[in-house]
Amino acid sequence: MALRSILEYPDPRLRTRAQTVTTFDAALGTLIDDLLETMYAAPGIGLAATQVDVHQRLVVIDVSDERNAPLVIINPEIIEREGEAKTEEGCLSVPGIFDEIKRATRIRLRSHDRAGQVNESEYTDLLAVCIQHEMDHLEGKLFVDYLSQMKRERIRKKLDKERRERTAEAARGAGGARRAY
Ligand code: GNR
Ligand code: NI
Repeated sequence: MALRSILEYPDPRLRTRAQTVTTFDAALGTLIDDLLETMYAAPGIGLAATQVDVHQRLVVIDVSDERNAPLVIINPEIIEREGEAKTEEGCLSVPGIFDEIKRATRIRLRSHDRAGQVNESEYTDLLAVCIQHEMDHLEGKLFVDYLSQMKRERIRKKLDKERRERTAEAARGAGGARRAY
């Protein structure tokens, strides 16, 4: 198993539309395990393959408090949706930003599991919200796309500034380490 690095907004690779998974082999199993490990380490309640620059229709989710209920969802299709509510969302690809997004409160989903078996189930509340958030990633869409252009611009500037500060900090650190007095 291995941790994968998570792409951050506004990385253009997050805009890639993912391809249908057609081969349920050992390599897919490794990718699933890496996604789960990366999600738990982050920590997050979901992770789409898109976020680690793998453009396949695959997401992992665990909304349990105990972090012991992993869900693997492949080639998801919403076949029914009902209700509407706003939930405060965040995203590992938009770190530190939270805002309210309107989503369906109940969905019926058709998807494949890791063995390639087709499954149909209903999901509600946070799990339904999380699945819709992850499915957006597979389409190259981010939760900030639902916000105003003004908010999105502010978010992009804040993340740019934080990244610049992290880079400067790392450069100072490396400079210090290079001096072997
Ligand atoms: O960790 C996450 N929390 C979250 C909270 C509310 C709605 C959606 C999410 S998903 C997010 C992890 C992530 O970025 N998945 O793509
Ligand atoms: Ni996300």
